[in-house]
Amino acid sequence: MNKKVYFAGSIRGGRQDAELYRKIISVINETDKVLTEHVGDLSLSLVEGQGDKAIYEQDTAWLRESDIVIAECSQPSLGVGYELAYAEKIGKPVHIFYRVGINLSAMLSGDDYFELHSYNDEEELLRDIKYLLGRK
Ligand code: 6IA
Repeated sequence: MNKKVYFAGSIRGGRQDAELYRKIISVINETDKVLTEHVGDLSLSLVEGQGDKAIYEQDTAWLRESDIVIAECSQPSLGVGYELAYAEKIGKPVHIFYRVGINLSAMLSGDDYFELHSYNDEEELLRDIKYLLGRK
């Protein structure tokens, strides 16, 4: 309860799953606190580039502040891959969710540090996230 959650999902890697991210964030916020709510913002602009340094500084600060990192990795994203490696380096627990049947990068599936969770549908995904946050 009341964990600070760093939720990671694709932005410039492609916004196909943005609505799913929004639902994940909403479920996490029922019991805990998502630091990265913009990931589920359906109107996020992908083209501006001026603020990239500030985004990097803010996101890495949130990673350091977080208690747990949860990533939805079905849509490949360089930024999410970077965040997961950063989280591992500083010792944060990392949970990776992905749809059954997608080709997850070997750099994620081959790294024993990460806890992997595959799911068949949205209902299963949201249930598994609730279960994860409920355990101590
Ligand atoms: O390479 P990607 O953009 O797909 O990386 C996505 C990941 O990087 C997410 O998990 C975010 O935490 C982080 N990230 C990427 N872009 C942003 C952002 N603004 N604001 C905050 N975190 C971000 C993007 C808007 C910008 C393109 C104008």
